[in-house]
Amino acid sequence: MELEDFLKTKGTDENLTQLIMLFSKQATAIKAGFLSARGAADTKNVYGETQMALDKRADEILIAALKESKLVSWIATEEQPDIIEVKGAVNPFGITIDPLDGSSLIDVNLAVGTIVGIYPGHVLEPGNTMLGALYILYGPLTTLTYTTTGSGVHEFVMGEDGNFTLMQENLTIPEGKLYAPGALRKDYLPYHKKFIEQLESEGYKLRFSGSFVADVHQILHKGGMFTYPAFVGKENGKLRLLFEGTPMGKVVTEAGGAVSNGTINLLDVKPAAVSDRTPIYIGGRKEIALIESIKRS
Ligand code: AFP
Repeated sequence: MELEDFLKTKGTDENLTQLIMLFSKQATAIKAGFLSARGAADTKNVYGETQMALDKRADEILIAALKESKLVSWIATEEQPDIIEVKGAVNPFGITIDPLDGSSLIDVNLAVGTIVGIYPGHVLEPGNTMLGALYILYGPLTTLTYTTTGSGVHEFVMGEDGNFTLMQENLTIPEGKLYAPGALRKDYLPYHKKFIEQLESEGYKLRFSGSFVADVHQILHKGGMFTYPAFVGKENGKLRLLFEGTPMGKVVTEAGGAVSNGTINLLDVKPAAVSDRTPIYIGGRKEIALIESIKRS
């Protein structure tokens, strides 16, 4: 079944349906850049990181499509310093976008992705207010995985015609023994070290690619957990709350998993600014309960 038909069958709100379809339709143009827009751009983003040409291109494609559609009132992207207000929008929705997560892997042809969070209004609100979230993964296949609150998590694959067809309905995170740990071991804080050592003693296998969206996608299918913790020199962690943690946390939570900053559910955290960073633990409920209990003790 094609994505649009599936959304209708599920009784998805018409405005949300249009929005999810809009993102699905930008995948072809973004993918075209993998050949034509390789390499670094001469600019840095709000975090001082060198932008890849394709980061910028994906950002431009998505912002232009959203502005033209007038489907959302607020657009926050990892590549823009300020939240964009869309005048005359038909919905009060706010959107967060990481146009190309894992972009340092473009040059080596590993999987990267677009991550989107959907809010009922302004985006500086806790993740538990979200209407839904989705990500598009550009790997050997291009897939789109979405959730709307309470409707389950569903995965679609892009065909040669650019349309997305249902691959797996009602995804739930299985029990599994993969762990994807970011940051350098020498910089681990004591509670985090204890957590990782416990997973290792239980036989968890290492999987870390440098693309959060791809690593979490694997955990969603195979079980286990991903972490980019607080560490010496970066006590707030490295990953972005709004662009990475919250939307992927929403997907994994709707699939029966959990997300935490090590102390509380990440979806309960109210962002202070679009640039907020956070420590993140995301994956199976068992693993997330374990880090929270180790950190408390
Ligand atoms: P980019 O989108 O700028 O490549 O950032 C990727 C990322 O935020 C996340 O996807 C990775 O898990 C993490 O950085 C990897 O960072 P390190 O290579 O510093 O461990």
